[in-house]
Amino acid sequence: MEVVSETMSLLLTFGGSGIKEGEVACRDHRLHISLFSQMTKTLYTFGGSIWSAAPELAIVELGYQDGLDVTTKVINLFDGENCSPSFLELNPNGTLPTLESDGRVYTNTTDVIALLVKDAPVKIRSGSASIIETIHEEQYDPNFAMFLARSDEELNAKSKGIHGVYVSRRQPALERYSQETEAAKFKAFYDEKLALNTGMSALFAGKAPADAKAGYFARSEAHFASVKTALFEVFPKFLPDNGFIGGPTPGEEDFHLAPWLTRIAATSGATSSSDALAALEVTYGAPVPAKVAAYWGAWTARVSWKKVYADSLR
Ligand SMILES: N[C@@H](CCC(=O)N[C@@H](CS)C(=O)NCC(=O)O)C(=O)O
Repeated sequence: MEVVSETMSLLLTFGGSGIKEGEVACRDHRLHISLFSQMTKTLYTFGGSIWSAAPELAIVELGYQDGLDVTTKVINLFDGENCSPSFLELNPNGTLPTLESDGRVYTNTTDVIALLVKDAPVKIRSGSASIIETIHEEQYDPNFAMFLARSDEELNAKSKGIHGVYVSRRQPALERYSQETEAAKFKAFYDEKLALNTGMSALFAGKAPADAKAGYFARSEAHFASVKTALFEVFPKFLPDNGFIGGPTPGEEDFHLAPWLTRIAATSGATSSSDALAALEVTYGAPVPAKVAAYWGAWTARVSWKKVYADSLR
């Protein structure tokens, strides 16, 4: 009976979802599953995206059935698919993760995670908004942490690596999308993205003006220092000695911090759970605080972390 009433309430919520009225009376569990599957959430994500890892971890930890409760659509950032006019219609920020649920679109990591927590099969308490905001502060941006270069040597290495591929593959995609008729209303978005990508292309090709390169090195130096402060001073203040910010199991804040820490380990040259602490120590010149090390151990032991980072750290 409970199955039927839950299905009916879902039907009311999702009027127009294409489910036939006659199906509601059926108490067959398999049918319930198939009805529910027509009401899934859709997560727009990408394997190389740091912030997409947050909902991917949450989906496992919160008991969602991947592919059933949540359908995943890959938006390839290397091909600039997040900048297509059709994706911008969905999320004008052009960012991942993006989540569609119940006819609404959630356009940033904080809102996506909050919604996943709210609707979760496994209930957890809401996290601290101020901790989540701190993790997402611009000065600790893990995406710029990946692209920063403080010297010619670092710049050359990045231009020859995956970073160079990323910038060069996006350029033609951005140019093409920005010319589409539907792109007109997103002109400001394309102007900004093209300017950024063109500037990065010039830097990587060694064709940027000297002052632009010096400015990039200075900005990179400041960002590196700021990430170090987060890792050694700011974030340990809200970390427990053991377990998670949310308690013995991950809470809402933890879905934000795990991707950040994993990305910073990856930018330090880590390739797995086991070499991360050593890589961070070499990069930042000191062992990370005990709380950070314990937190890393707690996360990397989770099935969710092993699943999300099975292919590589990102
Ligand atoms: N503050 C945003 C940042 C999201 C973000 O930067 N996402 C990256 C992937 S991790 C992205 O979509 N970048 C697309 C681009 O740079 O064009 C959030 O938390 O949602």
